Amino acid sequence: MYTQALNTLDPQAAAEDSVLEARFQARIDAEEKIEPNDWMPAAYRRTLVRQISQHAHSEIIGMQPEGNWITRAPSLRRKAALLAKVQDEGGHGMYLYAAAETLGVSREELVEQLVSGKAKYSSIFNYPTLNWADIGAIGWLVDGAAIMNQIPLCRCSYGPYARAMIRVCKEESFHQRQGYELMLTLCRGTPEQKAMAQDALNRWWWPSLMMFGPSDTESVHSGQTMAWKIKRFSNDELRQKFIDATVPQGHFLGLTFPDPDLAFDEATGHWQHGEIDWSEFARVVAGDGPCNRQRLAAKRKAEADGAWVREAALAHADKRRQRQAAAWRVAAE
Ligand code: BYC
Repeated sequence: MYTQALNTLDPQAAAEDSVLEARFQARIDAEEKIEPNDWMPAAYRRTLVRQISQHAHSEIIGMQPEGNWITRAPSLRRKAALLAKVQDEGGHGMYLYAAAETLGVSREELVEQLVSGKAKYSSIFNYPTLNWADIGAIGWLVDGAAIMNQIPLCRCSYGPYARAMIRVCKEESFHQRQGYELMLTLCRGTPEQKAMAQDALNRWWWPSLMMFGPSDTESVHSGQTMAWKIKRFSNDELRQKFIDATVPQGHFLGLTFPDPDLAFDEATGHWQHGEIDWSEFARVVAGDGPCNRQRLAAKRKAEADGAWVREAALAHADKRRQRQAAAWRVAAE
């Protein structure tokens, strides 16, 4: 990275860089995967670290709103499914941090950026889970939106990210189904249960649409990340695909969407939607959503409480290394 920055002062090195960049883009255009030891432009590396680490942080912070309901799940079956789901999210965070580490950044650095409040994570996890139906709505809508965004990432040009996404998407698909099945059970239950499901949809619908990021006209990174085939579709394209897939599912549940402008357009075959409140999105991303402070405080506490485990694990690994080295020395004598 540093070398490429210096090259702007050296015409010959800059010319070499532009040859490398052209070769790199040709590989991307030919759908080749870029691997950790391959040459890549500094900006490609930076973009991947930004996106993959934000994604990892989202998975980790995303454990909190649902973790809130593990002790209050209404049956053993629901509790087992929710526990498994929250553990999966933790696992996704780990694969993603590992994928980011292949780009030369350490996990400690990334976690420090999260706990210090410098790093972004998905806006959606700054909303509260107020009743049990929220667990269904998160599975159905939030995991549904995540799948829509992440299936194309399985074809991302960067090999380690693309490969991590394959497993993540399989697990997200289970999450989406358990969420929808939970909503279906509530909607076929008592009028009170159906009202809970409707209330959850009312609160989670708009924040779920915001997960896809700003509109294409406001998206800073989409142009370049699509040229590099990190992203395959724009934010608005994915949002529209999600709406088209989800609205009929909501109608099957007998629920209504909290958008008076939602209407099917026969000419385009798409569901048209009302205006998204981008001022709310900006507030939540800037740290002023309903739960931003609570989420970061919980993460900081978990980091501090778990410090002794990390120290003990490192000391244990060190001791094993020393014992192994001593055993090799004895064997060599
Ligand atoms: N929240 O130029 P843009 C999950 C930021 S799913 C917060 O369009 P880009 C899970 C963006 O980072 C959720 N910030 O950016 C599901 C950028 O800021 P910086 C995680 C957002 O990167 C279920 C600025 O706005 N999924 O984990 O081209 C259960 C301009 O945006 C948001 C992923 O991370 C947002 N919603 O597109 C548990 C998927 N949207 O960096 C867990 C991978 C935008 O310039 N990520 N921003 O300061 C992506 O696909 C893309 O990064 C995005 C944004 C579509 C999110």
